[in-house]
Amino acid sequence: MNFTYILVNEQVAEHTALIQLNRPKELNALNLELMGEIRDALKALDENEKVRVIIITGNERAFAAGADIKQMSGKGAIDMLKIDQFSTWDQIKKTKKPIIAAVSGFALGGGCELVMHCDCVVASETAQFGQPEIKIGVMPGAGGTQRLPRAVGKALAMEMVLTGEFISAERALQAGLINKIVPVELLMDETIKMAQKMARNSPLALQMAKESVLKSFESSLSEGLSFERKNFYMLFATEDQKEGMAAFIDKREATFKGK
Ligand code: DAK
Repeated sequence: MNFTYILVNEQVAEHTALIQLNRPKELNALNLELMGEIRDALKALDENEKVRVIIITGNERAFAAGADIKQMSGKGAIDMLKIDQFSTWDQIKKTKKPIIAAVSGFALGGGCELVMHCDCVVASETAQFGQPEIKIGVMPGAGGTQRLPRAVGKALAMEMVLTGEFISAERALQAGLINKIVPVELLMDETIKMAQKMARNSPLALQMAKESVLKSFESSLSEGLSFERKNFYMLFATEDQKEGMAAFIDKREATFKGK
């Protein structure tokens, strides 16, 4: 896959693909083109049967410093409405396979919102998270006011959104925004390790489990439980369930085929 603003490796490790944001001079500021490329890459990787888990990363200095302020600065409300730039990210929400963010440096504004679209987050000790839109006269517009309080609670979300101050990886871990902190030089290795632990499982079970956890944010407890139960029963229609349980009983490694 050839893109201008991202690099894609469909097999960075077994069953694992990598999308790397690649606008280093602009700290991976998310212009329209870059966002469109993320959407297209995710769609292609979601359809690629060899891929079970997707990693999104930036570089050591920045995961992404937010939407491209220079591209947005001259726009009016109707331009923004028409462009609706973050609607391209509905594809991230629709991606069935697990997505892990590997974050070093700045994850700000739309960059922090991109992190929160991912399912798990591995951060280096240099990572900083923030919603600084308030400092440039606007506010988060791609989920920051909704996903952040769900992730870190109201008090910290309010503080971040209203002051625009960044939080460290340590604080983000305490607050539940990220899964783990690793030394910067081990960021990719550790993220791949997490991806491999996921990727060795049945891809169908992975997808249904992800879908069920996400359902908990959008439904009542009883609706969520009923959705979960149906997905659980549905997995008994798969060869992977037969294989997984047989392998347990035979005391051997399961070989899952995604069938
Ligand atoms: N946009 C454009 N360029 C950026 C950028 C950004 N967000 N962030 C950094 N850059 C550029 C800088 O302008 C600079 O470019 P040159 O001057 O060299 O040409 C280069 O990257 C290096 O940045 P600095 O020189 O500033 O580097 P420092 O280490 O001094 O500072 C920083 C790093 C990350 C603290 C600083 O660059 C910074 O504060 N950046 C802006 C962070 C920010 O405010 N992010 C939020 C952006 S607003 C929407 C929904 C959501 C959104 C938009 C639309 N819809 C629903 C339609 C989201 C909005 C946002 O994310």
